[in-house]
Amino acid sequence: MLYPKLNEKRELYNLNGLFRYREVADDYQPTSPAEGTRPIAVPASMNEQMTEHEHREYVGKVLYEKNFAIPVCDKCEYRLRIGATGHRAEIFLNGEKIGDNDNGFLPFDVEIFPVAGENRLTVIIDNRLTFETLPVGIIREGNKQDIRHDFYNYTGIHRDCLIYSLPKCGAIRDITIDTFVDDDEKKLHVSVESNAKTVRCTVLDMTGNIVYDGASGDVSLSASHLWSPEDPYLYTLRVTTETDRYDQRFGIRKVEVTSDSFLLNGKPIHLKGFGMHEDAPLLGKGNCSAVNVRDFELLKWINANCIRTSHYPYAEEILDLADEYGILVIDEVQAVGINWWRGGSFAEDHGYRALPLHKRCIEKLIARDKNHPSVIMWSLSNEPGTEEPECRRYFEEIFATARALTKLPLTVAECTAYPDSKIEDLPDVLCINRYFSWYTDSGELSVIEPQMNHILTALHKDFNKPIIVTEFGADTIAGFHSLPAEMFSEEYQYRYLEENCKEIDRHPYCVGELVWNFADFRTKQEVRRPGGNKKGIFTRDREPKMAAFFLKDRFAKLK
Ligand code: GCB
Repeated sequence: MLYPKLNEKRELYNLNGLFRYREVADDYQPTSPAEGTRPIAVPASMNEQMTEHEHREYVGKVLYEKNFAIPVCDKCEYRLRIGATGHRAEIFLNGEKIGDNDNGFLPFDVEIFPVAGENRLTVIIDNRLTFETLPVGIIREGNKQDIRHDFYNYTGIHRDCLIYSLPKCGAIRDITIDTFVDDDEKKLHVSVESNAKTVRCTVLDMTGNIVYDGASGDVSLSASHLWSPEDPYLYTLRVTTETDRYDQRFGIRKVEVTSDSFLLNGKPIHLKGFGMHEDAPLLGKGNCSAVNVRDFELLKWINANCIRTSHYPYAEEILDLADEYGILVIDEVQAVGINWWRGGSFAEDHGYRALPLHKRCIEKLIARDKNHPSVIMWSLSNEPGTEEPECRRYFEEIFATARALTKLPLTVAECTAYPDSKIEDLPDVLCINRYFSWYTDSGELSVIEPQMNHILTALHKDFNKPIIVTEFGADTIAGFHSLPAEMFSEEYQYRYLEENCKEIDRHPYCVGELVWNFADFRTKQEVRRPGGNKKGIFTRDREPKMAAFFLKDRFAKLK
């Protein structure tokens, strides 16, 4: 799945900016231009732009509409690509349905047949979460959305809305670059999906020197330079056909997992960083380069080397920056909240209803992100209710789906309802989310060391796999201070991290620590969430809290 690019063979038109917007009934058909609309910005969530409660919290279908005209050439195929909508969407051109998007965080890409002159694009988005969607949710009486995940259910066109052209003959439709690193040899295997008569592959190094020129298939480079966080060296593969050209960046790196270490290019690495969210004031989940660049600058400032795309695939632009800045990525699919059977029954509750979509999203995620050197592991879910015996088969199918598509390690963030989880044998790396002295033993920092010691020791003894603490954190109101350290103060967050890290350091098979969360983020309104989740090390507008300085020092020393 290639990201649309502009070059001498391809046109690219950006429809971002203002759309016409309104809420619509379930049976609405866009046979004529919508009436009674108001302006709305794209890419952005509609919710942050609204001032009235009933519109901000609207549950149901909304319409985005925009007219456009482009030069139409008869040798070209035109495609519409929307990076993400929140969530399911139906897409219409000039009143005719051209496709559906079945999920909220992966691209929609379809051939379109624009007419010469004005065209009307209509996107109808449904933000309702059910047992067939991901994240999973339920609609209660009175059209109330009930969710079991801790981030705001934003709606809108969240990523770029683009139209691009491909030549009708000889188009490059997909490129897959597999890299192989042995002691003294570095090779690539390049597959190109195209009906062109000739496909030429040229590999350029970072200074533009040609290090390979020839056919696709097995490729040996005349010189090779590995990609790593310290040295994020990127090559460009230029694929050319009679009628098309596409430049795909890639890096060469090797990922391995042993029973007690995570290896990058043959050397053990300690993953240090954060679980994140796509979330910012005014934008909600709208992709914005300024926010993305600031985030990566902060990640470098604090000496982090890894993020998890909690709890859904992030915009492709973010992964491009991760490749460039040298930030490793645990790439997570949007399977969050699949624990509805907790306190109920798996079979009576959602059971296997999300399984087909869950598999499709894994396939699309891997197809989208397979060429990013920064992606070092796929996370197939966050905190599913794996203590229920019947979910074993569900996850066997999920892991089999992913294994067939990738050589990278697989995990589930927190599948360890230890000792009751039924799936700890499936992942390559165990990831645990733990909040000792926060949700349990609140305010008692002294419990962290013994409790963290207990879970890390027991898991490694029982499963003999490396462990990453993928979540630990404390809500902190920026500017609230207390001595001795009390919950919600900056001092408590600082001390909480110190205590957790002390214990992590004592377990060499604990190969990573991802603090929850990089920045404060919006959630649904609830008693324990004053203005959202405040576990950020940075505020929502990306300024440091006191604990950021503890982590900056610690991450600099950790190798
Ligand atoms: C978790 C979830 C995360 C929440 C976090 C919290 O375990 O994975 O989505 O935001 O806890 O702060 O409660």
